[in-house]
Amino acid sequence: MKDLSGFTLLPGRLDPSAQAALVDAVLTAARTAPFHHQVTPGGKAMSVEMTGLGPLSWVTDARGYRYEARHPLTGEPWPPMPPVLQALWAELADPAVPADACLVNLYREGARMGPHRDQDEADFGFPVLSVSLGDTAVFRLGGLKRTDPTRSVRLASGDVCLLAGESRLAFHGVDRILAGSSRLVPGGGRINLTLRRARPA
Ligand code: MD3
Ligand code: FE
Repeated sequence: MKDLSGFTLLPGRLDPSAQAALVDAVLTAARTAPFHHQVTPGGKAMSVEMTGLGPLSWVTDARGYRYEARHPLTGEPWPPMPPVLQALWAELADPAVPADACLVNLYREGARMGPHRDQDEADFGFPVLSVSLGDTAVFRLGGLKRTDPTRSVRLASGDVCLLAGESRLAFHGVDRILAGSSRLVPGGGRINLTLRRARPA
């Protein structure tokens, strides 16, 4: 199959101490911005639990999908994005325009994410940067059409991937989590951080 341009996987980009520090920062933030199961506009609860960091994060409810400045349950602003994440964005994605959203996904055993495109951002010229922590994910990357061929990619703890160019609008999802493949996340599971530029530059 023709490879999508713009997909870069950096295996082990974060060392174990950097991974542990990020899990700690996320779990600290989640004390005031709790993970929760969001509901799609179609009325189904997602199996993934979500929270956010930074000026904006992605929310879904009966009214639709959008970026918001406040946590939907607490009404409080999202906790700040850790500087190490902004540094990673500046290095790999865009040195001039900072990420303004970090969506945090928590996959406990059995959670998955169906095929979708990330298209709620203003400018698809900005990439998405993903950081995987904890249990390995069996990630599925397709093409620009839902019916295009797909490939399976394992995302392990410390892996960083950049979705730029053509891959930015590719269909993708998480088929499953390999429970017990890492001991990083207390209670088990996987945390994925996606850095985005949601608003125009
Ligand atoms: C490919 N998260 O939050 S991250 C999401 O592992 C999301 O939690 C998955 O899909 C996760 O929207 C995948 C890797 C990723 C992120 C964005 C992409 C892959 C992408 C955008 C376009 C194509
Ligand atoms: Fe996505």
